[in-house]
Amino acid sequence: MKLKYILQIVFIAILATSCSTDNDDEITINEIEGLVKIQDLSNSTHTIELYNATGQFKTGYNAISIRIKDNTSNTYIENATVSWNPIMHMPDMQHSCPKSAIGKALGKETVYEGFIIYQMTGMDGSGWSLTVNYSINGVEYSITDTITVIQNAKQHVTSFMGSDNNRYVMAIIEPKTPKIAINNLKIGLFKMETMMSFPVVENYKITLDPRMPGMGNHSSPNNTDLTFNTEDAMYHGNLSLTMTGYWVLNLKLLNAENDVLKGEDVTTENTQSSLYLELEF
Ligand SMILES: [Cu+2]
Repeated sequence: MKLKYILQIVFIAILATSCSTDNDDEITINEIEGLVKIQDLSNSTHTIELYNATGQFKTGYNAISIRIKDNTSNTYIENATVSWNPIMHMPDMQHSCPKSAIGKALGKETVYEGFIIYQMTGMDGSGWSLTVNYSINGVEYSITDTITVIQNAKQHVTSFMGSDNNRYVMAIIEPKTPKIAINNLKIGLFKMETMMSFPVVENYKITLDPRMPGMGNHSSPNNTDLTFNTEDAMYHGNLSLTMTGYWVLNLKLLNAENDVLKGEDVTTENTQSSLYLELEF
């Protein structure tokens, strides 16, 4: 009885010691909690680990977390400057897509984050490559590899020509988990300036008319149009969802002069706007 008690104390003491000396491992484990690895990109010196909530790139908005591992020391780089360039290789041309800058994730030591909005993908998710450029202590490195982008079953992104002859990319960012409630609707809007440059479009307006095509195309009360928020450079409005199911978010895009660039009102004759996003929950 007494020996068992002493052994227990010794065992607990060993556990406590290993916990306090193993601090680095502990941080590493916690920093990717809730994230699923999408893919590793490797060169001779480093391995770039790509993560998000699902472990897959899909068409539309993708929030992405990154870690850079030193292949020799097996440790994660905490002071890198990182940028990226997604490229779609199509038969007759190449183009990029809207993407954010990459910054250190708040409160984390080894994780960097940003977003990419894939506006399309090829058969079987093929066609895209991702280049990650990074510098560590003044030395520049680069990794390029092919990535897989799955076609989303619902339209979470749309790319279109406006009446001003500019091309735009628009994507739904929130709600991530829609509820029967007034949801915060967050949409990103980008101009396709060139094949490689997609700057944020500021101070336009997006009108919102959500409908359920499967149920007489009914709408919902208390929706609001979306306005530009300078803090996150995205468009925000209230999206009222009164029941679960398939919803079409009928939209119209207006510039700062209130000219309609894309989209139409929903009427009995016109059941859907040509500018729309979808969600199902
Ligand atoms: Cu393409």
